[in-house]
Amino acid sequence: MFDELKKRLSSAIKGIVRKEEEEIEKPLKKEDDAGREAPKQDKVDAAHDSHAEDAIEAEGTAYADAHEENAAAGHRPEQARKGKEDAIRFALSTRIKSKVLRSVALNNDDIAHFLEALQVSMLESDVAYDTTEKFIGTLDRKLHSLKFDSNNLSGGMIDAVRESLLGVLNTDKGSINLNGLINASIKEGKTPVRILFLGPNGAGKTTMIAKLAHMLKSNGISCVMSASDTFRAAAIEQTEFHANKVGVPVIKGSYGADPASVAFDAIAYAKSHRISVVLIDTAGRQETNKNLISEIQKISRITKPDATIFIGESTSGNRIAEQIKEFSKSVKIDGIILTKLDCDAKGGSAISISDITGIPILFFGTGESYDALVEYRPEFIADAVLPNN
Ligand SMILES: Nc1nc2c(ncn2[C@@H]2O[C@H](COP(=O)(O)OP(=O)(O)OP(=O)(O)O)[C@@H](O)[C@H]2O)c(=O)[nH]1
Ligand SMILES: [Mg+2]
Repeated sequence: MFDELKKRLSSAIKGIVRKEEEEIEKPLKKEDDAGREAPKQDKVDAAHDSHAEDAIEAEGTAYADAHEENAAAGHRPEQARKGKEDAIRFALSTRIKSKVLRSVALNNDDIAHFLEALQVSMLESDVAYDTTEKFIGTLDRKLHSLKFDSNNLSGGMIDAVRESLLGVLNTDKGSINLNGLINASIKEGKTPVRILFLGPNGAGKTTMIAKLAHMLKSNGISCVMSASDTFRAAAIEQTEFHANKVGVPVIKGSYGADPASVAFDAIAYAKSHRISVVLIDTAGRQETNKNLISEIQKISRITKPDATIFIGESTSGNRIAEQIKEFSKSVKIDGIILTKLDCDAKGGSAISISDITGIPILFFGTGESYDALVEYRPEFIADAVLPNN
């Protein structure tokens, strides 16, 4: 999950850090090659303790003193004077500034190369164009205004990228929290909570509903599954299989029956059995199929869901945004669940889908087992795509 993107971002960060470190070391290497003496360590340490400006001067003097002492030892006064001047100049060089001030500002060319590498990596990893631009714009401003600790360039760069990434992940678009919604409804006695799931064929809807049933059951919240996919062969048995495995009741009809009526029965069952949540499965449908889209409208009209959730495969990349936009023309979608993140080396849709659709991601499916479910947190993505240091 995110492996490819992580590799590319890590390599871009390593690249700019290496380049900057070489810049910092360059003046030092030149001086060393010229056979100059290093300052006496105790004087340099003292310089580090003073204020920045004073420190530069003190360190210059340290170098100068070292040269003067050496030259004087050889009775060469002219050389001693020249050595002192050179040493003071050297002390004011970038290397000393970065060492004493311990801060490095990146130059414009390095920033531009770095941002270009990140931009290509993100676009090729299925992050949507607009989201990539937003991220790059924020990072660009940050990199031009920040000074980095010369001793921890890598950490500083990772932090800057992380903050910019969290900026696009923290969309705060009227986010709903499924557990919060369910708990609040139970508290207010507004049960059963009806949750309608829809999405394209094979996206992982039925498996995800089983995972959510498992999660709710583990949290002590009762639920019933509605086997409202009356269309695909073996769909009813599949829902039944999962419900039995997880240990929750399932309401089913016969193949070809009206899916809305099965869902209606499931809600009635929940009411009469004081069950808190109804999870309504539906047949997979493409956003372009008008008949199936009007069928989902009917299910929605009859069940009056408290939340309608789109389930899509994260591996579908930017296509998911199009699917959601099309579905949204017919039914209001309140949340997104992305499945099969474990199979998605790119992971770009997880980064941008919420930003470009304005609909929050609620969960990720990360495998086939019932507990392969992760509640969405922006930090989860940032941790997964960025190196530790
Ligand atoms: N690796 C992985 N496989 C998953 C995940 N979620 C579902 N699957 C697998 O994807 C396949 C399809 O899952 P279903 O739950 O049947 O998908 P669906 O959307 O209900 O399919 P239809 O009802 O036919 O539209 C199954 O083999 C699941 O085991 C996931 O997060 N990771
Ligand atoms: Mg299904």
